[in-house]
Amino acid sequence: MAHYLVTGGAGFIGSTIVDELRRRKEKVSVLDNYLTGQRENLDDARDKITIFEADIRNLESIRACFAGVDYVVHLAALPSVPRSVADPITSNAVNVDGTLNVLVAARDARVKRVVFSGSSSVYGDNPTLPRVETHCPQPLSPYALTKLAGEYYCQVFHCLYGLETVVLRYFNIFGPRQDPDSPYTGVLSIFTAAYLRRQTPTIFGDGEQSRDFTYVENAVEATLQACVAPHAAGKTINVGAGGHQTLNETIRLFNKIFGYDVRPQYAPPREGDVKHSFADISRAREWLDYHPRVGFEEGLRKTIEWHRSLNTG
Ligand code: UD2
Repeated sequence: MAHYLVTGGAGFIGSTIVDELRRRKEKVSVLDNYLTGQRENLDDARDKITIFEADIRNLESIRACFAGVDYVVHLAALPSVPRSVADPITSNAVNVDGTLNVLVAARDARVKRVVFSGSSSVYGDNPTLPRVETHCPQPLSPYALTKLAGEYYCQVFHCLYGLETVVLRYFNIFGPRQDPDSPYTGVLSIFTAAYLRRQTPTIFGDGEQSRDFTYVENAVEATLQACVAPHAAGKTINVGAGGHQTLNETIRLFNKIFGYDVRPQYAPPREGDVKHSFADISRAREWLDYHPRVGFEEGLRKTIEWHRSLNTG
């Protein structure tokens, strides 16, 4: 049994990782300050894991969480491009200073490996598609820049201190537990909530922007592989589904699944928004033996079911 510390473990991706680790009978600790994470996401696991309520912006308050830990899955972050445009200082403090603190604490506690949740946003509007990890980053928003800085810190800690780090560039992860009530949540969560409430979804821009929407179970699989894969240390690896959908296409799929036609309203594009995003996942296949199992439509149906269960249960 290995000991995993999941920072941001009360969040959408983090709590799904916690549940999978518990299913695999691993020892689990969670570090979260509940700024964006939800306590109820840990309801099933609460009695069997250790939960530290602390803030990664305060190094001394988090050191104790790392004692005896083998693997750190570092997900604690402030997501969202528009949030970072509105408040770059806080996004930087959590995503950059917080990540540096996590790396220092992990190094000092001699953990075996840190897996960092990077973001596809670092590619920005680099015109070459699909995105390959060797492409030059072109961050367009403070959020993207914070995630790129986190990557570089991981690489420096690997080279300088010998701390094993793996950077995963997540591509638009979606699924159950992605907060339906936050204005900064993912677009599929927002659209699902709108359909269930019979409200008109808003598309920022012409709807022809595309994303490699990746179901959360696929990301969990890649992340846990990254903890133990022998050749992953020091690497930066895309975690996507390897496909892409425009927002207009997703609306057509929503209309099919819900069985009625909704016409979205269109609004000006969001500042800092990327136009197209689509992952080359060759490295993930090679180094993580990663094969996304849940396709886009299946994942979307599961996500909608979860939203429905919230409304009925
Ligand atoms: C970025 C990253 C993603 C992840 C995420 C964390 C890219 C390509 N992806 O996601 O990997 O790190 O940040 O927050 O940078 N939109 C609408 N209507 C809405 C809400 C959103 O049209 O009501 C649009 C939005 O303008 C964008 C697309 O939907 O073009 C996706 O937005 P998002 O907020 O779900 O995720 P995104 O791509 O900023």
